[in-house]
Parts: sequence; structure tokens; C-alpha cells
Amino acid sequence: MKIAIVTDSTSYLSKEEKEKYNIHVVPIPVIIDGKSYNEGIDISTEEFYDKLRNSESFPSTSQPPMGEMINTYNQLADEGYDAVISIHLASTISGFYNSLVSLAPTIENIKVIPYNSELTVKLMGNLAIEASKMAQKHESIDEIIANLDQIRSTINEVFVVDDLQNLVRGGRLSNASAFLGSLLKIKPLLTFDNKTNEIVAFEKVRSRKKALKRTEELFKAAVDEADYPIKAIVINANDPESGKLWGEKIQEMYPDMTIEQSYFGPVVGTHLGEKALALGWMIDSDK
Ligand code: MYR
Repeated sequence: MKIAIVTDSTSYLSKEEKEKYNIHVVPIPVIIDGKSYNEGIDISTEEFYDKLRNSESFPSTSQPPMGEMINTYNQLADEGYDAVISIHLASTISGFYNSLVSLAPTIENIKVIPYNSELTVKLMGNLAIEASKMAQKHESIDEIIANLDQIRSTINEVFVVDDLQNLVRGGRLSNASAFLGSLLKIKPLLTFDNKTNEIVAFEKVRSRKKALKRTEELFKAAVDEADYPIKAIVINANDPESGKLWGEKIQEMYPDMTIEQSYFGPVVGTHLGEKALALGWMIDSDK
């Protein structure tokens, strides 16, 4: 069975990764001052953050039109694929996955299996890479999904935003009301809650420096506890220098660990704002 792997642009995969692993990426739209852009196609990350600073209104995002998804799946059928595993951003932050669940049974000429990554960004991109490696080895759909579930269960992340307003305005912070009184004074640590899978602020910290230090402590506890090798992913929002410095610090703590650098592109940047930083970690399947 020939299986295609599809993900969306919030996986922030590089051109080389998309080509090497033959991953098909559908763009998610970002809307700035009434104009819609397809992330990674007609707006670059740098252009986006420039516009974010200068736009008259807050940007927003939307799901890709289902017509485009139908075209993508039909095209893969025409290319000879029998099935597609479509890996997308968490259903708690976008309705996209649930739209695909409704769409999938209506696609007749290829079997469509929507997969809820339960997160987004390069952590989801790495899930797509692992799925693709297995598809290239002709593993079955069930084996690929079982492996994705297993890898997904090892993923964790802590992120910090410079200004909570973007997350609150976009309605993606589930426990925002608990923090509203002190929004401007604190830099809360954020994560996807392990039970509800919603974005939550879980600890109040007074400065970015303290937030990064606390994240390192949490990361260290997770590495100590894990009985499998871990790799780390440092993600920055138009602040590569901070990402690089943090990555170097973590590399000093763990000289043998793989530390990837990645970024928040326009769509996720819309909800986090400039200068957000994240540390994600997951099983290192290459070790
Ligand atoms: C849509 O509007 O339905 C599509 C895009 C939704 C993106 C929501 C992003 C929320 C912030 C995610 C933070 C991840 C940090 C690791």
C-alpha cells in the first residue's frame, strides 16, 4: 500500500525536510488588515512580524478551505497513493482536525486518515517525519498510527510569551481569567495541559529570565525521569539570537543530546506574538 503523509504549514518543516521525507504541506491562512496570506507561500516569517508590528488590527488565522483539502487528496490519489495520513494541529486550538474528520469519509478515491497531533509547530513536524520514514519502509497504516501515538505521548513543551494579549485575544488560553488581573506584570509558563490538551498557564514567574530558568528545571526533571533518549527543540518567534543562546545553554547541560532550532511562523506567531520562546522535548527515535 502506498501511503502519503500530509501535514500543515504550522509544522514549520524546512524545504530540505519536506523534500527528503516527501511530506505534502497544506498552508494555513493568516489574515492581516483584511488580506489573507498563505503561510510559507506568499508571506515569509520576517514579513509577517514586520506586518504584525505595523498592522492596524490584530491579525487572525483560519482553517484552510475544505475545497483545497479535497484537491490535495485527489491529487495524491492521481499520483497513485492508496491512503493518506493527514497530521494536523491540535483540535483544542483549531477546528481544522474536526473538519477533516467530517470530510474524510466523503473522499472516495483515496483513504484519508486525519491524525490529531495534539500540538503544533516543529514537534508536530517531527511526528510527520517519523510517519514518513515508516511509510517509506512500507509499514502499514496501523503500525504508523501506533508509532505516532507512542511518540506523541513523549512530547512535552513549555513556552513563554512576551505579551499574553495575543493568546488571550485569539481565545487560545483556556485559563486566561485566572491570570487577567496580573497580565502585564507576569510571564507565566504555558503548556498544553496533559489531560485536557488545552493551552494553560501553569506557573507565574516575574521575568523572562526566571521563566527560562524554571523551564530548564522542568526539562531536567523530565530528562531524569524518562527511560528513553530525549531530544530538545528550541523555538523562537523572530528572535533567533535568544533561541540560539538558550539552545547553547541546554547543550552545555546535555552535551550528547540533539538540540534542534526552530521558529514560530506567521500562523502560530499570530497567537503568541513576537519574542515568544519555547522548549519542546520528545523521544529521540534516532538513538
Ligand atoms: C485556525 O485558525 O483554526 C488555524 C490556526 C490556529 C493556530 C493556533 C495556534 C495557537 C498557539 C499554539 C502555541 C504552540 C506553542 C508550542
